[in-house]
Amino acid sequence: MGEERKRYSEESAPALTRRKFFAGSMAALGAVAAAGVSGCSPQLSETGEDVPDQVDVAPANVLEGGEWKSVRCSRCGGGFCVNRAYVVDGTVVRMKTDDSHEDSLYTPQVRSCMKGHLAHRYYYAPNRLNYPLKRKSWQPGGGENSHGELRGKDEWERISWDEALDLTAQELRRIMDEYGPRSILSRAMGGNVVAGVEGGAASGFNPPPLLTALGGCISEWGEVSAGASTVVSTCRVGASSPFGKDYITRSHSKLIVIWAGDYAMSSPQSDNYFNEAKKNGAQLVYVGPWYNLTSQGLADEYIPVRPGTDGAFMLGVAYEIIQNNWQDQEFLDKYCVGFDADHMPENAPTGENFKDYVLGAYDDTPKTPEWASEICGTPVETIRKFAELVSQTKPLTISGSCAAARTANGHNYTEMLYVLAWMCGCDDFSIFPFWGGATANYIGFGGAGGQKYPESFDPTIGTAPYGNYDLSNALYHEDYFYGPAFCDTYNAILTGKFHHLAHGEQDINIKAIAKLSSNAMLNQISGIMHGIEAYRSVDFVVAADIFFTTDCAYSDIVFPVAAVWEKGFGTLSPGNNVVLGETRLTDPLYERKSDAEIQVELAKRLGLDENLIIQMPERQSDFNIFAGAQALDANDIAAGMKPLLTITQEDLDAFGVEGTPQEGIMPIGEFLEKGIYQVPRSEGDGMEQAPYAAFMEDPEANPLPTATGKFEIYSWAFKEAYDRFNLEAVDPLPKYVPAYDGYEASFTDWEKKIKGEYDLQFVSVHYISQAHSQLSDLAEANEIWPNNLQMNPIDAEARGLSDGDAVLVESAAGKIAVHVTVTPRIMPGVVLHGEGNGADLDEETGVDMGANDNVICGDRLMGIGQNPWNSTLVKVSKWTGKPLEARYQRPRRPNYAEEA
Ligand SMILES: Nc1nc2c(c(=O)[nH]1)N[C@H]1C(S)=C(S)[C@@H](COP(=O)(O)OP(=O)(O)OC[C@H]3O[C@@H](n4cnc5c(=O)[nH]c(N)nc54)[C@H](O)[C@@H]3O)O[C@H]1N2
Ligand SMILES: Nc1nc2c(c(=O)[nH]1)N[C@H]1C(S)=C(S)[C@@H](COP(=O)(O)OP(=O)(O)OC[C@H]3O[C@@H](n4cnc5c(=O)[nH]c(N)nc54)[C@H](O)[C@@H]3O)O[C@H]1N2
Ligand code: SF4
Ligand SMILES: [Mo]
Repeated sequence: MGEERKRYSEESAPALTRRKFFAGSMAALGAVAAAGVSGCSPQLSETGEDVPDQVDVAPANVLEGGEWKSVRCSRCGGGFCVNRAYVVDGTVVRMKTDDSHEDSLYTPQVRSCMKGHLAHRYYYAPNRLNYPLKRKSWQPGGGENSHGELRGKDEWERISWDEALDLTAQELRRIMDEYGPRSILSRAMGGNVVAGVEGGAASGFNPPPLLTALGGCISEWGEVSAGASTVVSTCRVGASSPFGKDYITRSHSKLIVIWAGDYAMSSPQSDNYFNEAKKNGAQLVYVGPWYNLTSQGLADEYIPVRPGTDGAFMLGVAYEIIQNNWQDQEFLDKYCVGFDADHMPENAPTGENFKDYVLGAYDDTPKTPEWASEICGTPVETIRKFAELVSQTKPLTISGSCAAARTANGHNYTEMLYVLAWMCGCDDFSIFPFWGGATANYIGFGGAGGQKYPESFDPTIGTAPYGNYDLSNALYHEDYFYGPAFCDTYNAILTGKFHHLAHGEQDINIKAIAKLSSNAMLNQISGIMHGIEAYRSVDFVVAADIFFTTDCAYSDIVFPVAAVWEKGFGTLSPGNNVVLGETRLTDPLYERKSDAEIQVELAKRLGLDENLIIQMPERQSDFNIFAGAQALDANDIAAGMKPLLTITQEDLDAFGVEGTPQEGIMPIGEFLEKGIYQVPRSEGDGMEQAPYAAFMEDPEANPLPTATGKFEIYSWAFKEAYDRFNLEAVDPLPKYVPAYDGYEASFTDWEKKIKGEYDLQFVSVHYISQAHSQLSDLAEANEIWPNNLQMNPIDAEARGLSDGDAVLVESAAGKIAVHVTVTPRIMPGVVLHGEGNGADLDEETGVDMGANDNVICGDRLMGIGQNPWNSTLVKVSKWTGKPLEARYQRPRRPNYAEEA
C-alpha cells in the first residue's frame, strides 16, 4: 500500500467505521471484490468487519462488472463539465471525463477539472452526514430552553427521523403562531446553490416551499458573485451581466485584455478559447493584483493594479488616450452619451461630461497617469503604454470578471471597464466571472419540471407569487426584496432593526433560522463572527446539508441530505454551448433523504397539504425537464429550436415515468450515454454571437434598453437606481471614489504615506482546489493546491516571515490562522487567500483555525448590498499559538456516538 493511500485510509477511519461506510452497498462490494477490482488488496471478510477502505483504485484495464455512466459536474458554477463514472452495482468506483469525441475549438471536449474527477471521493467522504442529529442542550419552547449560547460548542446526539421531524415541525409552528412569518428567516443566496440542490424542492433566493406554505418567511437580498456590477450594467449597457462575443469570434481578436478573473482556476474551459486566439497571433494582457494562474499561462504582459483601484487605473489610461486623441471618436459620438459636452443626454441635471472630468475641470485634479499611479501602484510608463496598446489594436476583447466589483466601490471598476471599451471602439466586452465569452443561445434550458410553488399568503412579506427572486433586470423591486441584505442580516437579528431596500430602517424580530435546500450561508457570507453571535441569540436553527458544514455546527437540528447522485431521475444543465445530463447512480446511503422529501415530511406534520410542496414524484418532475429540453439542430438551423430528445413509449416504460413519445434531435438513450449534446460549430456558420450587432448597425432603429437607448457614460438612471438603496451616493459620471477599507484607508496619513494598524489589503479568491466550501475538507485536492495566504517577499521580510510559516491574520472583524506562501507573484501590500474553508473557531483565543475568509471580511452594508470581500484591510504577524494544521487535515464532523 502506497504512502498516499495509507494516509487517506487513516484519515477516513475515525469518522465512521469502515464497516459502516458502505453498509448500504455490501452487495456492490461483493461484486467489486469478486471482479478483482481492488488493486490494493482490500480485505473483505465474511462478516464485513473490514471492508476495503476505498474501492476506487482500480487500474482502468481491470474495470469489470460495471458500466460507465455520464454524470455532470456543476459544482463550482465555473463550468458545467462532463464527468464519467464507472458504476458497479450502484457504487462509483472510478471517474474520468469527456472522451466522447476528438477535442477541437469547434466542438471542444467538455472536460472536468480535478474537483470534478474527485466527485466520488467527495460524495463518499467519511464526513458526509448520515443521520438526523440534535444538539444536546437544545429543547423546543424558546428562551432558556434553547441554550443558544452553546451553539457551536455543544455535543450532538443521533436521533430518529421521527424525532427530528416532530421537533422541527413543533418549533416552527410555535414560532409562526407566536411571532408570525416575519420571525422566520430563510437563508439562501441563489448563485451556486445550483451546484448541489438540483432536483430538490427550491433553489435560488426562493424560500423553500415548506416555509411559504406555512405562511411565509423573511429572506435576504444582495449581491454575491456579481459584486456591485449589476445595476451599473443594467443602466449603462442595458444588460445586467453583459456577455461579449462568442469564443469563435474571440479567437480572431488581436488583443485580449483579461481583467481580474482567473479562468484557469475558476472557469477552466475558457482557457481553451484564449489559447486558440493566441495561436492566431493575439496578444494577451492580464490586469490585477496577483500574477495568477491565468496570467502565468497566457499573458504576454502582466499589469499589476491594487485591489479596488482599477477605476483610478482606467481613468489614468483614459487621460492618456484623450491627450493623444487616440479615442474612437466616431464610436463615442454614434453609440454613447456623455463623453463630451457635445454629446450629452437630454436628462443630465449635473451637466458634467466625462472628458472634462478626466481633464480635471470639475475638481482641479487631472486624472493623469501620475495621479493614477499613486493610487493603483502601476508604474506611470505601464499606464501610458497600455493606453496606446488598448486604443490602437483592433479587434479588441475586454474580458472582465466581477472579482474587482466584489469591492466597496465595485461599481466604479465596472463602469470604467465599459467606458474604456467604448473609448477604444470596442463592442466585445464582458463582465462575468465565467466563460470568458458569450454563452450561446442555441441551447434550451430544459422544460418545466411541473412542480408548482405555493403562493405567499402574507402580504407583509412580499407580493411575489413565490419566493422573491427577480433579478432579471437587476433593478430591485421593493416588494420582492423585503428582508435584510446579506451584510445586514446579523445586525438585524441582534438589534431588531434592519435596512429595508426602499423604506429605510424597520423593525424585525427573527426567532428561527432555516437553511433548507440552500447554500452554505453562515460560511459563505461576510461577517462570521457577527453571524455566530446572531445564531446564538435565536430560539431555533435548523439546517439540511450533505456535509456537517458551519451552518450545521451552529444549528439545533441537522438533516442529512441525499446528494444529486442519490435521488430523483437525474439532472440536466446547460453549459457553454452544451447540454449535460446525468441519471441517478445510486440509492441514498444510510438514512439520507432528498431536500424535497424532508420538506414533504415536515409539511405532513404541520398539517399542510403536501401537494403544496411537490405535486409529483421527483423522478417524474426531473424527467419532465429532460423531455422539455430544446436545442438548435446543427443540421437544420433554419428550423430554430427543436426538442432535444427523442423519447419512445419503450423509453417511458423503461424509466417508469409518464409522458408522450416525441421526436427530437437525438435519442434519450444516446444522450444519457454520452452525457452531452453539443451544437457543432464551424467558422462562418452564422451562429456567431454579437450582442450589440443590431444596435451597431443602426442605433436609432435598434436602441439599447437603457434610458437613452445608447451606451451611457453619463447615466442619470444609474444614479437614481443607486439612490433607491439609500446606502451610497454615486455620480452619473464614472468618478473615482476611494473604497471603504481600500488602499487609501490603509493610511493614517496619505500625504506622508504613514500606514495605519491594518496595513495590508486582503483579497479573497475562488481557489482551484475548492468549490467554495465544497472540497475544502478533501485532502486529495488540497494537498495538490494548498490554500495558503499569498504574500510578497517584501512584506514577509518586514514581518520576519518565511515561506511555510503559520501566521495570524487580523482585521477589524476577526482573526484567522493560516500558513503563508511567500511569492513575488502577489503585489507588495496585498495578501490573498482562497475563500470557502469551513470555519473552525477556537473559543478560547477567538481565532478561526479553519482560516475562513469571512471571519476577517466583515459584514459591511453598502452600495447595492454587495459583499465587499475584496475591500478588506488586515495585519499579519507570526503565529505563536498551538501547532497549526491545514483545514483539510481536520475534516469537520459532529461529535456524537455512532449508535443511536
Ligand atoms: N470570503 C468570500 N466569500 C465568498 C466569496 C468570496 O469570493 N469570498 N464568493 C461568494 C460567491 S461568488 C458565491 S457564489 C458563494 C457560494 O456559496 P455557496 O453556494 O453557499 O457555496 P457552497 O459551499 O458551494 O455551498 C453549497 C452547499 O450546499 C451543500 N449541498 C450540496 N448538495 C446539496 C443538496 O443536494 N442539498 C442540500 N441541502 N445541500 C447540498 C454543500 O454541502 C454546501 O454546504 O460564496 C460566496 N462567498
Ligand atoms: N475552483 C473554483 N472555481 C470557481 C468557483 C470556486 O469556488 N472554485 N466558484 C465559481 C463562482 S460562484 C464564481 S462567482 C467565480 C468567480 O470567479 P472570478 O470572478 O474569477 O473570481 P476570483 O477567483 O475571486 O478572482 C479572480 C481574480 O481577480 C483578482 N482580483 C481580486 N480583486 C481584484 C481587484 O480589485 N482588481 C483586479 N483587477 N483584480 C482583482 C484576483 O487576484 C483573482 O486572481 O468562480 C467560479 N469558479
Ligand atoms: S468543479 Fe467546476 S470546473 Fe471543475 S468539473 Fe466541476 S463544474 Fe467543471
Ligand atoms: Mo459566485
